Amino acid sequence: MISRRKFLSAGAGALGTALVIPPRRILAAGDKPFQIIEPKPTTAPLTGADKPPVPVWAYHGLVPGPEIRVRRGERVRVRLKNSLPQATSIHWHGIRIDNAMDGVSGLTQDAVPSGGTFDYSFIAPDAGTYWYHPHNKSWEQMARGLYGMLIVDEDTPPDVDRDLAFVADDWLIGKDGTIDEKSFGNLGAWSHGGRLGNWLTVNGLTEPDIPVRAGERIRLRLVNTANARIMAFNFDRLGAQVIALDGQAVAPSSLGPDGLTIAPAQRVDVIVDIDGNPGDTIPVWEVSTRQRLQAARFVLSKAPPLKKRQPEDVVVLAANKLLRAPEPNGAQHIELLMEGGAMGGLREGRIDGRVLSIEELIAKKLVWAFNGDVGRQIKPLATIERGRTAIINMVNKTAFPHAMHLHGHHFRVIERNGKAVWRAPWRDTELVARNEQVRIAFVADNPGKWLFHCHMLEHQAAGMVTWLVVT
Ligand SMILES: [Cu+2]
Repeated sequence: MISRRKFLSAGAGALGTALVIPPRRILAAGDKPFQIIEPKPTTAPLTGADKPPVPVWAYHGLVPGPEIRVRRGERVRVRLKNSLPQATSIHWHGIRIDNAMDGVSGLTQDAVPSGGTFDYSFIAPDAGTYWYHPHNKSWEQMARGLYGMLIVDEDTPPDVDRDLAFVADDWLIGKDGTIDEKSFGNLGAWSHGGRLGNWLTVNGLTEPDIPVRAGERIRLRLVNTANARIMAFNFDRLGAQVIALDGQAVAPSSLGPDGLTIAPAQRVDVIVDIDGNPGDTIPVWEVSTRQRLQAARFVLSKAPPLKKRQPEDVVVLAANKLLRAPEPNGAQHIELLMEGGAMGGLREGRIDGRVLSIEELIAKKLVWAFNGDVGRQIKPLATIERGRTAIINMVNKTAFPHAMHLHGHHFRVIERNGKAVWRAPWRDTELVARNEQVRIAFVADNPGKWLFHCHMLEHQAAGMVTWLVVT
C-alpha cells in the first residue's frame, strides 16, 4: 500500500513551493435573487504547485466550493445549475432544514439531471459550522471534489482575530497523478473501511501555509469531507480549545495529546491562540495513522505580535436555543442492528421483504444491513409523531466503525456500551466503533422523511441507509 500523501518523491512543502490558502470565496446566499451554484468538471492544484493540476468536479471550479455564509435565522437561496455529466443534488449537512430542501435524491427530491436546475430556499435556524455536498452518487461525486462550507454566523460572533475554514480531505491519487477512477465502486473498499485516499489536502491544497500573526486568536472550523477516513489533528505546541461540535456549542475543553478525532462529515470548531515569534512556522499534524503527516502550517508574519489573551479569557459560544432536550419518559424506542461487511458473517438480507442470499447481495454490491434490511427500503425504519422523543439503540456487530448521520435533527448520545452518558454534546454525526453499542435521543420536531445512514459513503451505497418519518 502506498503511503498517504508521500506517494510521490516529496511533498510540495519539502520543495519549498507550498501554496498559501487564498482568501475565502464567499457566496452571500441570503440575498435575492437566487445565487447560482454550479458544479462542473475542472482542474485543481491538489497535489502541489510543482505538479500538473488534477481533473476534478467542483462547485464554481473551486475545491472546496465557495463558502456560503448567512446570519442565524436568515434564508439561504441557491440555484443549483448542474453542469456535471451526471445527475446531482445538494444536501445541507447538519441544517435542521425544511424537508423538501434536504437534497436527498430519491427521497426528498428527484436528482437534478445534467443541464438541469433546482432552487434551494431554506432558513438556517442554528448558528454554527455546516457544509454542503451532493446526495446522489455521493461516493463518486464527493470523491471528485464536490463539497463546500456553509457557515451560519452567531447573532454576536465571538471575539476572535480571524475565522478560518479548515476543510480536510483525502484523495485517492493514481500513479499518473490523477484521481484513481478505477477504484470507484470497488467491492473490496465497499465491504471494508470504504475508499481510503493516499493524499491529504487542506482547503484543496497540499500542506498549505496559513498566514497568521503572533498573538492572534483564531477560530478554526474543521470539517472532514473524506469519503471514509477518520482523521485526527493536533496543533503541535499550540494550545487549542474545542468550542463547538457539528455546529453546536460545547463548554470549552482543551485538546488532549491524541489530538482531535473527526469522523467523516463531522465538524469541530476550535480556538487556537498563535503563540510564537514573527517569522515562526508551526505545523498542524494529522495523527490518525502511525505516520505523522504535516497537514498544513501556520506561518507567522513579520508583523509585531498582538497582545496575548489572558488564560481566563475563554471563548464560550452561546447555545442554539431552539434545540429541545429529549424527554425519555414516553419516548419511542427504535432498534438498529448494524451487520455485514467483510468479516461480518452476513448470510442473507432483505430488500423490501424479499430475502436474498449473500451471493445475490454481493452481485448487487449490497453487503451491509440494518436489522437485516439491505439499502433504503420502501418502508421507513420508524414513523414518529412530531414532537415526541425518539431513542435509537445502535448496535454495531460489524468489524468496522461507522459514522452515523441523522438528517434534519441533532441528537445526544445517552448511553454507550450499557453505561449512561450525561450531558453529551449535540451531534448530527456520531462515530460508532466496532462492537460498540450507542443509544441516541432526539426530539422529532421536524416533519418529513429523514435519511439515517452511515457517512462512510461506500457503506451507505452498499446498504447502510434507512429513513425515518416524522408526521
Ligand atoms: Cu459505515
